[in-house]
Amino acid sequence: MSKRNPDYDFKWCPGCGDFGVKRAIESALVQRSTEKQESVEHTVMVAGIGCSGNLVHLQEGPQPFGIHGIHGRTLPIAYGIKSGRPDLNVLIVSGDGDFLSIGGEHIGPQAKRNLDVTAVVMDNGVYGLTKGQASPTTEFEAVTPTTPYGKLDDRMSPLETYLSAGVGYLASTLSTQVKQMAELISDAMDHPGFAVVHVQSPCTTYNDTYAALKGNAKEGIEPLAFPIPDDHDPEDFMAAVTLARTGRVPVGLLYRRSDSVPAHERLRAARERVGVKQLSVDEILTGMAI
Ligand SMILES: Cc1ncc(C[n+]2csc(CCOP(=O)(O)OP(=O)(O)O)c2C)c(N)n1
Ligand code: SF4
Ligand SMILES: [Mg+2]
Repeated sequence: MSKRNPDYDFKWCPGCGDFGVKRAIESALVQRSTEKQESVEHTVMVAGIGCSGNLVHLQEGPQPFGIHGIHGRTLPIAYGIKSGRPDLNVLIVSGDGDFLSIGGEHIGPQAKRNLDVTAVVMDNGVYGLTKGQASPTTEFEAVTPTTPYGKLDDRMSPLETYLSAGVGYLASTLSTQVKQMAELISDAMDHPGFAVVHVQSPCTTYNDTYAALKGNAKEGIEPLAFPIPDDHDPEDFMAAVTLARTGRVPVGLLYRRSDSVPAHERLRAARERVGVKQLSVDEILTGMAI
């Protein structure tokens, strides 16, 4: 899809955080086309199922290619695309349910493989599209349609999960920080390997966290979000873990692995080392003949 689908009539609710994420992605792609002469169509957006994944249909301006697949399977689809076309940017747009719940089991293997993709995860702490059920990032004891006695599972810490899985580039930001988010997304796309930009993107209908993220000095409410201090070294893994474990929302770049060799480069080097001969289709078929 390099043209918008005029028949797709989905709309986000007023104030939904995903609007800010959309603007940041549009800005990052246009900026890359002007500053790096990289056409917008050099990027393939892989969308999950959710209000968040619908971003692929709502993108305005120059259109990247896009695929809206099945719930929780952005990473397998991205793996397929990168296997065939390692030269393309793959930009995943997913939700906390899509990426961390049903899709969670794909994070570890692709992080270890160091698949060269960037995932923008819109975390609203809820399943928005299906009307407000609990997700892994829903608060403990929150009452939702699927947790009528209050959520009994502890809230997952996505930042800690990514770091322990081996994600080599990790940024955390807010949907309201459009300019900084655009820079982080573009930086993540330049990282050679698995990169995640985790965005707190409030759901105004089922889990409005704007006030909690911002805090309220008059009422003595500390903001959940805080800027990552200037002296933080993003190459210091343990310092990144410490930020991820604050229980709050650090804003900025937590971690960047400097020795990152992406999956397709590992494969190319291995083929060279082993001296793999590229066979033609005829040769492969002849080799299979009984
Ligand atoms: C295999 C499968 N299971 C369940 C669903 C129903 N479903 C669609 S979206 C969704 C959750 C969306 O939550 P999230 O990824 O957080 O996105 P949001 O809508 O909050 O942006 C679910 C459970 C589905 N479409 N496919
Ligand atoms: S239900 Fe929530 S996440 Fe979905 S569009 Fe509305 S505000 Fe956004
Ligand atoms: Mg969600």
